[in-house]
Amino acid sequence: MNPFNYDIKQLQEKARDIRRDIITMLVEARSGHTGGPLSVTDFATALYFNIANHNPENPSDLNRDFIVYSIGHVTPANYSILAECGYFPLRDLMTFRKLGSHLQGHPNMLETPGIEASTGSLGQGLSISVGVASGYRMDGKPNRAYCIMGDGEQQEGAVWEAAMAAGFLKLDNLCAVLDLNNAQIDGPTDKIMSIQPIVDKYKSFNWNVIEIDGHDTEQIIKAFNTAKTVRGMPTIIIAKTVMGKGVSFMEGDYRWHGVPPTPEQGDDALKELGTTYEEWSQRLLSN
Ligand SMILES: Cc1ncc(C[n+]2csc(CCOP(=O)(O)OP(=O)(O)O)c2C)c(N)n1
Repeated sequence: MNPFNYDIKQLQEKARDIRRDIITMLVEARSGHTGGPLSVTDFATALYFNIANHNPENPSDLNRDFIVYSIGHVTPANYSILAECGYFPLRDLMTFRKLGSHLQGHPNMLETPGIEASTGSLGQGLSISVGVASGYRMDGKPNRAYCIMGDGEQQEGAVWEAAMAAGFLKLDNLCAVLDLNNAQIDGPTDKIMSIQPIVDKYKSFNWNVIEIDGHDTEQIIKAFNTAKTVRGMPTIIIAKTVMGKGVSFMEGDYRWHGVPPTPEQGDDALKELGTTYEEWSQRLLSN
Protein backbone atom coordinates (compact mmCIF):
# COMPACT_ATOMS: atom_id res chain seq x y z
CA MET A 1 0.00 0.00 0.00
CA ASN A 2 1.13 3.51 -0.71
CA PRO A 3 1.17 5.50 2.54
CA PHE A 4 -0.28 8.66 0.94
CA ASN A 5 -2.63 7.62 -1.86
CA TYR A 6 -2.92 11.20 -3.13
CA ASP A 7 -5.45 12.06 -5.82
CA ILE A 8 -4.53 13.86 -9.05
CA LYS A 9 -5.02 17.35 -7.62
CA GLN A 10 -3.00 16.59 -4.49
CA LEU A 11 -0.21 15.14 -6.64
CA GLN A 12 -0.12 18.25 -8.82
CA GLU A 13 0.04 20.48 -5.74
CA LYS A 14 2.79 18.36 -4.20
CA ALA A 15 4.76 18.49 -7.47
CA ARG A 16 4.55 22.30 -7.38
CA ASP A 17 5.86 22.30 -3.79
CA ILE A 18 8.69 20.00 -4.84
CA ARG A 19 9.65 22.37 -7.67
CA ARG A 20 9.72 25.18 -5.07
CA ASP A 21 11.96 23.04 -2.83
CA ILE A 22 14.29 22.27 -5.75
CA ILE A 23 14.84 25.92 -6.68
CA THR A 24 15.22 27.01 -3.05
CA MET A 25 17.78 24.36 -2.15
CA LEU A 26 19.78 25.01 -5.32
CA VAL A 27 19.89 28.76 -4.66
CA GLU A 28 21.02 28.07 -1.10
CA ALA A 29 23.66 25.52 -2.22
CA ARG A 30 24.95 27.70 -5.07
CA SER A 31 25.71 24.51 -7.00
CA GLY A 32 23.91 21.48 -8.41
CA HIS A 33 21.67 20.23 -11.20
CA THR A 34 18.46 22.07 -12.06
CA GLY A 35 17.07 20.81 -15.40
CA GLY A 36 16.77 17.05 -14.75
CA PRO A 37 15.18 17.37 -11.31
CA LEU A 38 12.45 19.59 -12.79
CA SER A 39 11.95 17.04 -15.63
CA VAL A 40 11.34 14.08 -13.32
CA THR A 41 9.28 15.90 -10.68
CA ASP A 42 5.80 14.93 -11.88
CA PHE A 43 6.32 11.19 -12.33
CA ALA A 44 8.63 10.82 -9.31
CA THR A 45 6.04 12.60 -7.13
CA ALA A 46 3.32 10.26 -8.41
CA LEU A 47 5.51 7.24 -7.68
CA TYR A 48 6.09 8.18 -4.03
CA PHE A 49 2.70 9.74 -3.25
CA ASN A 50 0.38 7.31 -5.01
CA ILE A 51 1.99 4.25 -6.60
CA ALA A 52 4.83 2.65 -4.65
CA ASN A 53 4.60 0.70 -1.44
CA HIS A 54 7.06 2.34 0.97
CA ASN A 55 7.32 3.37 4.60
CA PRO A 56 8.95 6.68 5.59
CA GLU A 57 8.71 5.65 9.26
CA ASN A 58 10.72 2.50 8.58
CA PRO A 59 12.86 2.94 5.44
CA SER A 60 14.08 -0.66 5.63
CA ASP A 61 10.57 -2.14 5.87
CA LEU A 62 10.84 -5.55 4.19
CA ASN A 63 7.52 -5.03 2.41
CA ARG A 64 8.69 -1.89 0.60
CA ASP A 65 9.16 -1.50 -3.12
CA PHE A 66 12.68 -0.67 -4.29
CA ILE A 67 13.16 2.70 -6.03
CA VAL A 68 16.48 3.73 -7.54
CA TYR A 69 17.32 6.95 -9.36
CA SER A 70 19.91 5.72 -11.84
CA ILE A 71 20.42 9.37 -12.77
CA GLY A 72 22.05 10.09 -9.40
CA HIS A 73 22.53 13.76 -10.26
CA VAL A 74 18.80 14.56 -9.88
CA THR A 75 19.21 14.62 -6.08
CA PRO A 76 17.34 17.93 -5.67
CA ALA A 77 14.15 16.09 -6.75
CA ASN A 78 15.09 12.84 -5.02
CA TYR A 79 15.88 14.51 -1.65
CA SER A 80 12.96 16.92 -1.79
CA ILE A 81 10.49 14.08 -2.37
CA LEU A 82 12.01 11.98 0.44
CA ALA A 83 11.81 14.95 2.83
CA GLU A 84 8.24 15.78 1.77
CA CYS A 85 7.39 12.11 2.47
CA GLY A 86 8.88 12.41 5.97
CA TYR A 87 12.09 10.37 5.62
CA PHE A 88 14.02 13.29 7.17
CA PRO A 89 13.25 16.91 8.14
CA LEU A 90 12.56 19.45 5.40
CA ARG A 91 15.16 21.72 6.99
CA ASP A 92 17.88 19.27 5.90
CA LEU A 93 17.23 20.37 2.30
CA MET A 94 18.85 23.70 3.16
CA THR A 95 22.12 21.83 3.87
CA PHE A 96 22.26 20.36 0.34
CA ARG A 97 25.87 19.95 -0.88
CA LYS A 98 27.29 21.62 2.27
CA LEU A 99 30.23 20.19 4.19
CA GLY A 100 29.04 17.63 6.76
CA SER A 101 25.52 17.33 5.32
CA HIS A 102 24.05 13.89 4.63
CA LEU A 103 22.63 15.38 1.43
CA GLN A 104 25.59 15.44 -0.94
CA GLY A 105 25.46 16.13 -4.69
CA HIS A 106 25.02 12.43 -5.44
CA PRO A 107 23.11 10.07 -3.16
CA ASN A 108 24.74 7.92 -0.47
CA MET A 109 22.69 4.91 0.64
CA LEU A 110 24.72 4.68 3.86
CA GLU A 111 23.92 8.24 4.93
CA THR A 112 20.41 9.19 3.81
CA PRO A 113 17.17 7.45 4.82
CA GLY A 114 15.17 6.37 1.76
CA ILE A 115 18.16 6.16 -0.60
CA GLU A 116 18.33 2.56 -1.82
CA ALA A 117 21.52 2.73 -3.91
CA SER A 118 24.46 5.11 -4.22
CA THR A 119 24.31 6.28 -7.83
CA GLY A 120 25.92 9.00 -9.93
CA SER A 121 28.01 6.92 -12.25
CA LEU A 122 25.42 6.61 -15.02
CA GLY A 123 24.23 3.24 -16.33
CA GLN A 124 24.20 1.22 -13.13
CA GLY A 125 20.69 1.56 -11.74
CA LEU A 126 19.02 -0.83 -14.14
CA SER A 127 21.46 -3.64 -13.30
CA ILE A 128 20.87 -3.03 -9.60
CA SER A 129 17.10 -3.14 -10.18
CA VAL A 130 17.33 -6.37 -12.18
CA GLY A 131 19.20 -7.97 -9.28
CA VAL A 132 16.66 -6.75 -6.74
CA ALA A 133 13.64 -7.78 -8.86
CA SER A 134 15.17 -11.24 -9.41
CA GLY A 135 15.72 -11.55 -5.67
CA TYR A 136 12.09 -10.67 -4.92
CA ARG A 137 10.95 -13.32 -7.36
CA MET A 138 13.30 -15.98 -5.94
CA ASP A 139 11.92 -15.23 -2.46
CA GLY A 140 8.32 -15.39 -3.75
CA LYS A 141 7.73 -11.79 -2.64
CA PRO A 142 5.25 -9.37 -4.26
CA ASN A 143 7.55 -6.31 -3.96
CA ARG A 144 8.32 -4.33 -7.10
CA ALA A 145 11.48 -2.58 -8.31
CA TYR A 146 11.38 0.86 -9.95
CA CYS A 147 14.29 2.44 -11.83
CA ILE A 148 14.40 6.05 -13.06
CA MET A 149 16.76 6.61 -15.99
CA GLY A 150 17.79 9.51 -18.24
CA ASP A 151 17.85 9.64 -22.02
CA GLY A 152 21.53 10.63 -22.20
CA GLU A 153 22.13 7.72 -19.83
CA GLN A 154 20.83 5.30 -22.48
CA GLN A 155 24.17 5.82 -24.25
CA GLU A 156 25.82 3.72 -21.52
CA GLY A 157 26.39 0.14 -22.72
CA ALA A 158 25.65 -1.33 -19.29
CA VAL A 159 22.01 -0.21 -19.62
CA TRP A 160 21.57 -2.65 -22.49
CA GLU A 161 23.13 -5.62 -20.69
CA ALA A 162 20.60 -5.06 -17.91
CA ALA A 163 17.76 -4.53 -20.40
CA MET A 164 18.64 -7.81 -22.10
CA ALA A 165 18.70 -9.67 -18.80
CA ALA A 166 15.37 -8.19 -17.64
CA GLY A 167 13.63 -9.18 -20.88
CA PHE A 168 15.15 -12.65 -20.86
CA LEU A 169 14.22 -13.19 -17.20
CA LYS A 170 10.66 -11.89 -17.86
CA LEU A 171 10.90 -9.60 -14.81
CA ASP A 172 7.33 -8.35 -14.63
CA ASN A 173 8.01 -6.97 -11.14
CA LEU A 174 10.41 -4.41 -12.68
CA CYS A 175 9.22 -1.04 -13.96
CA ALA A 176 11.68 1.45 -15.44
CA VAL A 177 10.87 5.07 -16.23
CA LEU A 178 12.83 6.86 -18.91
CA ASP A 179 12.99 10.64 -18.56
CA LEU A 180 12.95 11.48 -22.28
CA ASN A 181 13.71 15.21 -22.17
CA ASN A 182 16.00 15.20 -25.20
CA ALA A 183 18.68 17.02 -23.22
CA GLN A 184 21.96 15.91 -21.71
CA ILE A 185 25.04 17.63 -20.34
CA ASP A 186 26.47 18.83 -23.68
CA GLY A 187 23.38 19.37 -25.82
CA PRO A 188 20.18 17.82 -27.20
CA THR A 189 20.40 14.01 -26.96
CA ASP A 190 19.25 13.69 -30.59
CA LYS A 191 22.31 15.69 -31.65
CA ILE A 192 24.96 14.28 -29.25
CA MET A 193 24.15 10.62 -29.98
CA SER A 194 20.54 9.79 -30.75
CA ILE A 195 18.97 6.95 -28.78
CA GLN A 196 16.11 6.59 -31.27
CA PRO A 197 14.16 4.50 -32.09
CA ILE A 198 14.00 3.95 -28.33
CA VAL A 199 10.55 2.32 -28.30
CA ASP A 200 11.63 -0.27 -30.89
CA LYS A 201 14.87 -0.89 -28.98
CA TYR A 202 13.11 -1.79 -25.73
CA LYS A 203 10.44 -3.81 -27.57
CA SER A 204 13.18 -5.81 -29.27
CA PHE A 205 14.64 -6.55 -25.83
CA ASN A 206 11.24 -8.07 -24.89
CA TRP A 207 9.96 -5.20 -22.77
CA ASN A 208 6.43 -3.86 -22.52
CA VAL A 209 6.66 -0.20 -23.56
CA ILE A 210 4.23 2.55 -22.53
CA GLU A 211 4.66 6.04 -23.95
CA ILE A 212 3.26 9.01 -22.02
CA ASP A 213 3.46 12.75 -21.53
CA GLY A 214 5.68 12.76 -18.43
CA HIS A 215 4.03 15.88 -17.03
CA ASP A 216 0.43 14.62 -17.31
CA THR A 217 -0.37 13.19 -13.89
CA GLU A 218 -3.38 11.20 -15.11
CA GLN A 219 -1.30 9.50 -17.82
CA ILE A 220 1.49 8.86 -15.29
CA ILE A 221 -0.81 7.13 -12.79
CA LYS A 222 -2.48 5.07 -15.50
CA ALA A 223 0.87 3.91 -16.87
CA PHE A 224 2.25 2.85 -13.46
CA ASN A 225 -0.98 0.99 -12.68
CA THR A 226 -1.00 -0.75 -16.08
CA ALA A 227 2.61 -1.83 -15.49
CA LYS A 228 1.49 -3.56 -12.28
CA THR A 229 -0.90 -5.76 -14.30
CA VAL A 230 1.52 -6.81 -17.07
CA ARG A 231 2.72 -10.42 -16.84
CA GLY A 232 5.80 -12.08 -18.33
CA MET A 233 7.81 -8.98 -19.26
CA PRO A 234 9.33 -5.89 -17.62
CA THR A 235 7.72 -2.52 -18.38
CA ILE A 236 9.38 0.72 -19.34
CA ILE A 237 7.40 3.94 -19.20
CA ILE A 238 8.86 6.31 -21.75
CA ALA A 239 7.97 9.68 -20.27
CA LYS A 240 8.30 12.56 -22.70
CA THR A 241 9.35 15.49 -20.56
CA VAL A 242 10.76 19.00 -20.80
CA MET A 243 14.07 19.85 -19.15
CA GLY A 244 13.50 22.57 -16.55
CA LYS A 245 9.71 22.06 -16.61
CA GLY A 246 7.79 24.67 -14.63
CA VAL A 247 10.21 27.57 -15.03
CA SER A 248 9.70 29.32 -18.38
CA PHE A 249 13.28 30.51 -18.88
CA MET A 250 14.69 27.04 -18.16
CA GLU A 251 12.28 24.92 -20.19
CA GLY A 252 13.84 22.93 -23.04
CA ASP A 253 17.34 24.33 -22.56
CA TYR A 254 20.07 21.73 -21.97
CA ARG A 255 22.34 24.41 -20.46
CA TRP A 256 20.30 24.03 -17.25
CA HIS A 257 21.49 20.41 -16.93
CA GLY A 258 24.17 21.08 -14.31
CA VAL A 259 23.97 24.66 -13.06
CA PRO A 260 21.93 26.22 -10.23
CA PRO A 261 19.94 29.45 -10.59
CA THR A 262 21.63 32.59 -9.32
CA PRO A 263 19.72 34.23 -6.45
CA GLU A 264 18.14 36.62 -8.98
CA GLN A 265 17.14 33.77 -11.31
CA GLY A 266 15.88 31.90 -8.26
CA ASP A 267 13.62 34.85 -7.36
CA ASP A 268 12.20 34.86 -10.90
CA ALA A 269 11.70 31.09 -10.87
CA LEU A 270 10.01 31.08 -7.45
CA LYS A 271 7.75 33.95 -8.53
CA GLU A 272 6.56 31.79 -11.45
CA LEU A 273 6.00 28.97 -8.96
CA GLY A 274 3.89 31.27 -6.77
CA THR A 275 6.23 31.92 -3.84
CA THR A 276 9.39 33.79 -2.80
CA TYR A 277 12.78 32.66 -1.54
CA GLU A 278 12.07 34.20 1.89
CA GLU A 279 8.72 32.43 2.23
CA TRP A 280 9.87 29.04 0.95
CA SER A 281 13.22 28.91 2.74
CA GLN A 282 11.35 29.73 5.98
CA ARG A 283 8.91 26.88 5.30
CA LEU A 284 11.85 24.50 4.88
CA LEU A 285 13.80 25.77 7.89
CA SER A 286 10.81 25.58 10.24
CA ASN A 287 9.98 21.91 9.43
C1 LIG B 1 29.46 6.95 -16.37
C2 LIG B 1 29.24 8.42 -16.37
N1 LIG B 1 29.67 9.17 -17.42
C3 LIG B 1 29.48 10.50 -17.43
C4 LIG B 1 28.88 11.13 -16.37
C5 LIG B 1 28.73 12.64 -16.38
N2 LIG B 1 27.32 13.00 -16.58
C6 LIG B 1 26.52 13.32 -15.54
S1 LIG B 1 24.95 13.64 -16.00
C7 LIG B 1 25.34 13.41 -17.65
C8 LIG B 1 24.29 13.57 -18.73
C9 LIG B 1 23.13 12.67 -18.51
O1 LIG B 1 22.10 12.98 -19.40
P1 LIG B 1 20.62 12.55 -19.07
O2 LIG B 1 20.62 11.12 -18.67
O3 LIG B 1 19.80 12.89 -20.27
O4 LIG B 1 20.23 13.43 -17.81
P2 LIG B 1 19.60 14.94 -17.83
O5 LIG B 1 20.54 15.80 -18.63
O6 LIG B 1 18.26 14.85 -18.45
O7 LIG B 1 19.56 15.34 -16.38
C10 LIG B 1 26.67 13.06 -17.80
C11 LIG B 1 27.31 12.78 -19.09
C12 LIG B 1 28.46 10.32 -15.29
N3 LIG B 1 27.84 10.85 -14.22
N4 LIG B 1 28.63 8.98 -15.33
